[in-house]
Amino acid sequence: MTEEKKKTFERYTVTSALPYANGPIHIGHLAGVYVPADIYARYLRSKERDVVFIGGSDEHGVPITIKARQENISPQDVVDKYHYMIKDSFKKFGISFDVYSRTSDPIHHKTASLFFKKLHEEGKLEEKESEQFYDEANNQFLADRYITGTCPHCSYEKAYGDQCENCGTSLSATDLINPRSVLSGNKPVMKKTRHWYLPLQDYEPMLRQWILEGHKADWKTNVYGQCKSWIDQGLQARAVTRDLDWGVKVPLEGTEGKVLYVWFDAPIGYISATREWSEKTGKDWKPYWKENDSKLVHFIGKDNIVFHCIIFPSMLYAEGSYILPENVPANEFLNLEGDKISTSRNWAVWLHEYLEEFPGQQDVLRYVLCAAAPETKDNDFTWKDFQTRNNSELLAIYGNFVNRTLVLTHKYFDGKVPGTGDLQAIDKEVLEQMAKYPQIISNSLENYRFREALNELMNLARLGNKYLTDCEPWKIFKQDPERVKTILNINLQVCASLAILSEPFLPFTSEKLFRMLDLEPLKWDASAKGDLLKEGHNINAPEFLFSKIEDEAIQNQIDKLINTRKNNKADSQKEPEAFKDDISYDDFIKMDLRIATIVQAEKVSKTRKLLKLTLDTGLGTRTVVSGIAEFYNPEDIIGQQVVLLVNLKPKTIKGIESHGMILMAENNDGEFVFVQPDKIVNNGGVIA
Ligand code: B3M
Ligand code: ZN
Repeated sequence: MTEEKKKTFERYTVTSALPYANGPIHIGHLAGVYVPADIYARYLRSKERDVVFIGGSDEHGVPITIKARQENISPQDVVDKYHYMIKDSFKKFGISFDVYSRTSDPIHHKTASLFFKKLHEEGKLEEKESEQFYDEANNQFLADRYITGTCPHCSYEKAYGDQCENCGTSLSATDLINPRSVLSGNKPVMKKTRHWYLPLQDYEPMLRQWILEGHKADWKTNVYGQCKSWIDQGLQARAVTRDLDWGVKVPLEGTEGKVLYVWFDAPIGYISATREWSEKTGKDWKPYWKENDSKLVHFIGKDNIVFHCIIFPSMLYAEGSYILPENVPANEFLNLEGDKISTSRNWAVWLHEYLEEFPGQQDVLRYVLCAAAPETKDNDFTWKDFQTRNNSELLAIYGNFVNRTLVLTHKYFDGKVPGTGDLQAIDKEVLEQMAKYPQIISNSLENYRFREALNELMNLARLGNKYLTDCEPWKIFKQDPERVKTILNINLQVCASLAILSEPFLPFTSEKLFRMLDLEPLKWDASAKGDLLKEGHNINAPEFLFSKIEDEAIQNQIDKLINTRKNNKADSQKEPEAFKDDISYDDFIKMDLRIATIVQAEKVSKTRKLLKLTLDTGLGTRTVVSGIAEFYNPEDIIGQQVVLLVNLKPKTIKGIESHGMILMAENNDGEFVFVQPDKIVNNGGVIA
C-alpha cells in the first residue's frame, strides 16, 4: 500500500485474546499474544494516538466446569482463583491493559445477552431441533467432552466426544462406539433439544470481499491462508447456544439450562470490557467499536483464527452497528526446549514462577520472547538462548553502552551534560543515523513485525556502542577534553533516544534509564532530535540496567524441566488394567489371528497418527490403516512381521478401506509396539 492511500485512523481498539481462567499463564501465552499486543499499544500511546487496550479472563466453557468437578469446587471458585492470578502476572510483566475485565462480570452478561437478543429479534438466528446425548441419572445434556467411548477410527477406548486423543481425529459424540457419560458412567440416551444457530453461509459473500479481496496484501499469510481455506470449504450454520448450566443464560423464555456458547460470548467480552473501561473513565466506548475511523486489531494465537476472522466478524456484521477488525496478526506457537508447551504435562515456564526465580528481570523475558517470537512459524524457547540473549545482547550491547556513557560523564564532567564543539564527519553520521530510527522502528511496528522492530532498536544501541568504542574518549581526555565533550554529548543523546524507543519493548528498563538521565518520559517523535539533554543538565548516578545470568541459574531451570520429564514418564507407567470378563472358547475361536508381513507403509495425509499399511497375509495382500505413525516411521517397518486379526469387518478410515487390525502392546512410555513371533513364521500362519 502506498503512503497516500493509507487510511488514517482517529482511534485504536487493541484487543488481546481472553485467557481461559482455568490455569496460570506461561511464556507461550506471553510470546504469542500479550508481548506483541502490549508493544503495539505502548507504541501507539507513545505516538500520542487515542488507544484503548483490552484484556480480560474468559471464564465460561466446559473445561472450567470439568476442572470444578475434579477439584470439587464451584466453577466460580475456579475462575476467581485464576482470574486474579493471571491479572497479577500481567501487571507484573508490565502488560499495560487499559482494562482487564472478566466474562463472569454482570456487565458482560448484560452485553452478551443484548447482543444475542438483537440478533434473535431481527431474525438473524435459526432455531433448530436436534438430538443430543443426555444423562438420565444426572438429568442433564452432555457436552462432547462429557462423553467417552471407543474411537471408530483406531478403536482407542477412551476417546472423547469431540476428539480421539490417540489418533487425533476430531469426532462428534455420535461417532463414538459404546458411548458413556463421564458424569455417571452410564450409557447416555438421545434426547431432543433446541438450539440457535448463526447461519455463517449467509456471510460468505461479505467475508470473501472483506478478507479474500480486501486483506490479501496486509494480513499475515498464515492468517489469510487459514481464512481462505475455511471460506473455500464452505461455511455452515454454527450453534451459538449450549445445554449447560455455566455461562451467560439464553435470554429467551423457556430456555432453562441453556447458555450462550462460550465462543459466542467470549469475543463479546472485548466489548463488555470496553464498556467497563468507559464507566471508569467517563469516555464513550461506542466510537471505539462503531466508528469507521477506528482501527480494531485483535492479537491472538493461531488456534483462535477462525473465531476472530470468520465467526466474530459475522456476528458483528449481523448485529449491524459494529466495525470489523482491520487486522488480526495471529502468531504461531512457541515450543519449550523442543517440545510443545503443555499445561497437563507441566511442560511450561510459568510466569508466576519466573517472577520468583528471576526477580526484577521481567524485561529480559519480554526481550527474549519478542526476539524469538513465533511470528511466521513455530519457534523454540531454550534457556541457553535466554542466557545468550541476556548476556551478549542486552548486557553486552545495550547495558554496556549506557553504563560507559554515564560513568564517563560523571568521571569527566561531574555528571553534567557537556556541550558540543565543532562536529566531525563521524559525529554527524551518528546523529543522522540516530534520527532515522524512530521511523524505521515505526514502520516495522505498524506492520506487526515485532522481531524486526526489536532488532532495529538494538541496532541503535549498537550504533552508540560502536561510536563510543571507535572514539575511545578515555584515551584522549588528557590531550583533548573538548573533543570528549562532543563525544559524550552525542552518546547521551543516543541514550535519551534509546530510553524513548525502548519503552514499548522494555518498559522497566526505559523507566530506569529516564530516571538515570533525570528526564521526564518523552514521546516517540522527540527521539529523532539530537538535543534532548541540554548542556549543563545534571544526570543521576548510573545503575546497572541488566546483570549477567550465570550458568548455574540456567542449569537450575534445565534441571527443573528434566525432572518434569522424569515425573511425566513415571506417571505414564500406569497400573495394568483389570482383566475383562470371561469369554467362552467359542468366542475366542471366532477371531482369526494370523501372521503377516508389512510390505508397504505410508502416512495417511492430513492425519498425525495414521499409517496406511500393505500386508502380505500368505493369501494375498491387503490394506490396513493403523494408528501407529507416532511410534514408527513408515520406512523402518517394511519387512516387520505382525499379528493380524484378519476377519474384523472392513471399515473405511479417512477414505481408505481397512481390512483387519494389527495387534499392538502398550509399553511403559505409552508407546504402541508390535507383537511378533520369536522365530520366522510363514505369512498366513495361524495363531491359536
Ligand atoms: N479463551 C481461547 C484461548 O485462550 C480463548 C480465547 C478467547 S478470545 C475471545 O486460547
Ligand atoms: Zn482414534
